Amino acid sequence: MPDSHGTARQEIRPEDLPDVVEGVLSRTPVFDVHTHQYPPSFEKLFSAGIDDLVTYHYLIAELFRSSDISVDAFWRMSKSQQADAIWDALFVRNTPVSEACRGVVCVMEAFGLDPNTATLADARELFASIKPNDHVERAMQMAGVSDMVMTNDVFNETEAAYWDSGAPRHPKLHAALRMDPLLNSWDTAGQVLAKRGYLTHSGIDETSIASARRFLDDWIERMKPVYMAVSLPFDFRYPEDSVRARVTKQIVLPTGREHKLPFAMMIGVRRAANPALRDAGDSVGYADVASVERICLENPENRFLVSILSRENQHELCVASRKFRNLMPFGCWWFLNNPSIIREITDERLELLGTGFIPQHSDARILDQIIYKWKHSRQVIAASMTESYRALLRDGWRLTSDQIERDVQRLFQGNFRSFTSPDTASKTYFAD
Ligand code: FIX
Ligand code: ZN
Repeated sequence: MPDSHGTARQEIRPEDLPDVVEGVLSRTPVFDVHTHQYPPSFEKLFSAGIDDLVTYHYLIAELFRSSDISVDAFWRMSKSQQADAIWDALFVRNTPVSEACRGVVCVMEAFGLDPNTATLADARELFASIKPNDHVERAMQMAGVSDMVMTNDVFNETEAAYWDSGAPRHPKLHAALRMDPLLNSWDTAGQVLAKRGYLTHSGIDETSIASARRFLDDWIERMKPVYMAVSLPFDFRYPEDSVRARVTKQIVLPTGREHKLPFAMMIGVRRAANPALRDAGDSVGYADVASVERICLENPENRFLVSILSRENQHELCVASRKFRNLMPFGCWWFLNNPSIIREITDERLELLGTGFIPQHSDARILDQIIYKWKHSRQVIAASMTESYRALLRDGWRLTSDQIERDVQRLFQGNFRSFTSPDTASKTYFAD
C-alpha cells in the first residue's frame, strides 16, 4: 500500500542500502548527455575497437610519462603501431592502475578478452568480427545507455560532408550543434561560412550577424539538435567587450530563444598547453563562475547546461545552480572523470542540489568507452547516494525502493529530458 509520498511502502533497511542502490543504478538506463560518438554511417568519424581504445588521447599523454619514445617518432607510427607501443609501456611494462588504463582492462573483460596479455592480437581479431551497427547496439546495451548526445562540429568539413550526403542517423544518437570556432575564432568561422555561401565580414556587423544566424538556423533545421554547444577557455568572461561576447549576445542566445534550444557551455580548457601532444596536449585553468551567473541572470529565457573543467570551480558551480533554475550543471568533465573526484563532486551536488543535477556524461571518443565510463561512474554515484540515504535514515526518514528508483530516473534521464524539452522552456524545469 503506497505511503503518504505515493511510493510503495517497501522500506529499506540500512544494511540493505548499498545493494538496493547499486541495483537501481545498474537497472536504470542513462541518457549520456555529451559524447563524441557518431553513427557507423559517418565512417571516418565512427570510432570503436581496441586500436582506437588504446590510442585514446588520455593514454597518449600517459605514454610519454612511462616511455622514452620521442613524440615525433610516435606520430610517425601507424595507429596499430602506436597502440602496440602504448600497450607495451602501460599494460606490459607497468601495471595499468590509471583510470584510463583501467578502462581498457574493463572493456576487454566485458568482451571476454584476457587483459593480462602481451599483445593485442586476440582483441584485434574479436573487434574486427563485430559489425559496426551491431557494435553500437551491443555497447549501449552493455553500458546501460539508452541514448547518447553526439558532438556535431558544423565547422568540420569531414562531418559536414556526411550531413550534406544525408548519411543515415541512429535513432538513439541525438545531435548537438557544436560551434567552437563561432565563439573562439571568428575569422576561421567566417571563412567556413563564406565557403558555404554565407556572407560575413571580419567585424560583427549586421550582415555577419544575419548570415551567422541563418547558418545556425539551417543547421538546426537539418540536425534537429537537442542543444547548441561550445567549449570555452578558462578565461571566458561575460559580459566582455569582445567578439565572443557579441557573438554570444547577438547570434547564439537569440537563436537559442527562437528555437527553444539550451546552450551547453563547457568551460575551463587551456587548449594546446603542449601542442606537440595534439588532443593530449590540452590542459585546464580556473574559470570565472560569476560570468556564468551573469549570463543566466541577463538571459532568463535561455537555458544553460554547464560543465566546468577545474576541480576548484565545482563548489561555486553548485552554489550558482542554487540561484538560477535556467542553469543545469552536468557531468564530471575530462580531468574530473576519475572515481575519487566524481565522488567528491557528486557528494557536494547531492548536499547542495538534492537530485536537481545531471551527475555524469561519458565524453566517450571511442564507442566501447561508454562500457567502462558508466560502470565506473555508476559505482561511484551509487556509493555517494548510499551515504546520502544512510544519513537521511539516521535523521528519521522512511526510505522506499520506489523513492530511490524515482531519484535515479531523474538523475539519469528526467533532468536532461525536461531541461532540454522545448515545452518546459518557461515551466519550472525540475517537475517530473
Ligand atoms: O571539448 C570537448 O568536448 C572535450 O571533451 C574534448 O575536447 C576532449 O578532448 C575530450 O575528449 C575530453 O574527454
Ligand atoms: Zn567532449
